[in-house]
Order: sequence, then C-alpha cells, then structure tokens
Amino acid sequence: MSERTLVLVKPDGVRRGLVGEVIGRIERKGFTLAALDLRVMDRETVERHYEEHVGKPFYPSLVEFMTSAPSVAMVVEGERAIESFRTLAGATDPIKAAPGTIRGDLATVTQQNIVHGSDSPESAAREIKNFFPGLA
Ligand code: RTP
Ligand code: MG
Repeated sequence: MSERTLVLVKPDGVRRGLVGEVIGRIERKGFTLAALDLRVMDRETVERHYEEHVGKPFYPSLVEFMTSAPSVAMVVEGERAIESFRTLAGATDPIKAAPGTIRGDLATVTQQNIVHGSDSPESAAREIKNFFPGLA
C-alpha cells in the first residue's frame, strides 16, 4: 500500500553535508519525494513535532538541538514508506543501529542521529500537516 511519511534530515545531518546521502538512499530504495524544504525550525514547530516527548529528560536539549540550525523536511512516498524508512534509518541509538542503516553507518550519538521518520500512519499525517500544511 502506497503511503507518505515525514522524513527530516536533522541539523547534524545538514551540517555534515549528508542531505544527498540520505536522499540517495531513499531514492535508491525506490521511494519518491512529494515535498522538500530546507528551514530553521521554530520552537513551535519542534514542540508540535515532538509532542510525545514533552517532560522526558532529553526533551529540552532535543528542542535546542532541533532549532539550532537548518534541517531538511521532506515527504517520502511509496510502498509501506512509514515502516520502510524506519528500517532504512536504523535504531534510535546509533550504537545499536545495524551497519547498512543510515544511523548505523553514519552516526555515533543518540541525539545527533541524522534523520527522523514518522512511526505510524497517525504520526505521519500529523507531522506532514505540521511541515507542509498546504500539501494535497
Ligand atoms: P525520531 O522520532 O527522531 O525519528 O527518532 P526515534 O523515533 O528513533 O526516537 P524517539 O524515541 O522518537 O526520540 C526522538 C529523538 O530524540 C532524541 N533522543 N535523545 N536519550 C537521549 O538522549 C535521546 N533519546 C531520544 C533523538 O534525536 C531521537 O531521534
Ligand atoms: Mg520518534
């Protein structure tokens, strides 16, 4: 079933010049881009995006990090794109992420783990609306 998911290349990924690497992996997998935008996120956007993490110990530093520099937001489309992109990204903690995944190959620190991908159809719909309210 074709789905859409919200993918972010986080500030560390943009700073390290890994946007092309991430998009290349997404495209080589067989997915297409339905929207793409480079921006410095404001606090409100990040707070809506990570609303499920409010109150967790890592939350304040996560908001600081996500608002610190530009990210790339994109809508990725294709067969089971939500779960499939999470597989491409690998585990949240890059030390546990398998080699061959984005985080397993390219990251060392849990917060600076290069990418975000929606974790369910409900999250995808909410997150896509947060970043691309006008997308049909
Ligand atoms: P994401 O939402 O960014 O796709 O990552 P995820 O589902 O794999 O992980 P999640 O639990 O949703 O955490 C969101 C992001 O918060 C940062 N984080 N830091 N212990 C920590 O320091 C910690 N735990 C999470 C990471 O940037 C993580 O991707
Ligand atoms: Mg998450």
